[in-house]
Amino acid sequence: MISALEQYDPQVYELLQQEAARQSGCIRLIPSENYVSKAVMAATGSCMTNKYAEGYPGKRYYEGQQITDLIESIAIERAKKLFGADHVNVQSHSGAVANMAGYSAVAAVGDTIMGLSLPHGGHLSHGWNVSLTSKVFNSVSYEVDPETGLFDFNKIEELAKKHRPKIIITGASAYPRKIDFKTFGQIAKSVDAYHLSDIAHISGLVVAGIHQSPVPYADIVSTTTHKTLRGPRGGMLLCKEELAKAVDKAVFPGLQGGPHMHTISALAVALKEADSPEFVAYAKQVVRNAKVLADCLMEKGFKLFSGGTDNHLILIDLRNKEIPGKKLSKALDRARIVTNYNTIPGDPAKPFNPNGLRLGTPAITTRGMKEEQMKLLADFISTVAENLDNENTIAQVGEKVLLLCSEFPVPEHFIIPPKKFPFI
Ligand code: DSN
Repeated sequence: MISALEQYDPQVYELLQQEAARQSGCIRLIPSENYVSKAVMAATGSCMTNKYAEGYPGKRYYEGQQITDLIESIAIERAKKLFGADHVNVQSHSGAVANMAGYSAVAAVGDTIMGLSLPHGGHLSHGWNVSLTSKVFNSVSYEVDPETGLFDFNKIEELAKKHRPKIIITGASAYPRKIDFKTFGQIAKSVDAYHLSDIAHISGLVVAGIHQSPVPYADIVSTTTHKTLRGPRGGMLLCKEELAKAVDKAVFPGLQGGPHMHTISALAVALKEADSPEFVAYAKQVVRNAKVLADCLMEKGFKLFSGGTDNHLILIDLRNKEIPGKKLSKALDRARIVTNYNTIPGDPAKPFNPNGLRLGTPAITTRGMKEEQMKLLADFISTVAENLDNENTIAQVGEKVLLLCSEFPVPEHFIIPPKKFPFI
């Protein structure tokens, strides 16, 4: 049967088919990416995309909310149960918007915010200098210790005492170790700061109970919904009851108009999936896979930032191999292994040409890969790193990757991957 899309717009249809085939025929190691289930995909592409629903359940600015109210309430209740939060807002269109809303719920223009610096693993929206967050607020950054890769809490406390921020932001986009949210919460309390914790990367690990939850130690928790949590693309805010009104007002009407009800419907489905023993098993395997991949890479002579990983993410410091991160990530892409180049804390190299490579295991774990496949992957990565200018060897690795992909199909929508992509 020819689908409506295929019939009406064969050009876009064909490109979507190619992207599905690319996702199927590559090992995707970008730590913020995943594969959603068919159920989540169905809700994302549903009739809810047609509906405006400004406001919140029971208090909207448009009629026709009989079903949207029910769906949004289900998503909120599932999130509250899963994270043990007093209050949840599921309307943020993205993680960066959720962060900005969280800040504006408790801070005014010009107030000081203090987050992890971008080159040390933080996120743009944690007050980095090219982000609006650093223009609206006065931004101060803390760092990790570049030798150990860990947080030096004495230094962070000193910085907090010096700058007396209104908000201390915790959480990271490229930090391979566990984060002690409790100690960060104590530092925030000691300087009368709010503690906003961004768990975008690790929220799936938090709900599975394999990473400390910030919910008891933070005033506001933000997260994206599509990384380890494995839902649709979007953002979410959790907070204490006393901040509920301020957080809701900051999202709508503060920063956004209508919520994306198709995304909220899909989030409700993903939260149901996350509340299951299968999800806990997946999250545990994500971390096991990352640890094995890290160990195997170190056996191959790769130096890992902080000497390993506690979570889903690995940061390779390529300086000992004298390989630029971008050159390696591009060669790996030609071998069907998708990663991203990344800065290494303490390395002065520019972000567009850094000496690091960031890897993560959520997507390959969703495909069912386990410890044994991590050994193969380390071998593939090492072979490509040693043969950066040898296109024959890179193509041979690509063939092996393709075979591996066919043994671990993308859940529920496997597509036979093409031999060659148009962009290779
Ligand atoms: N862009 C995301 C990541 O890759 O970590 C963070 O928002």
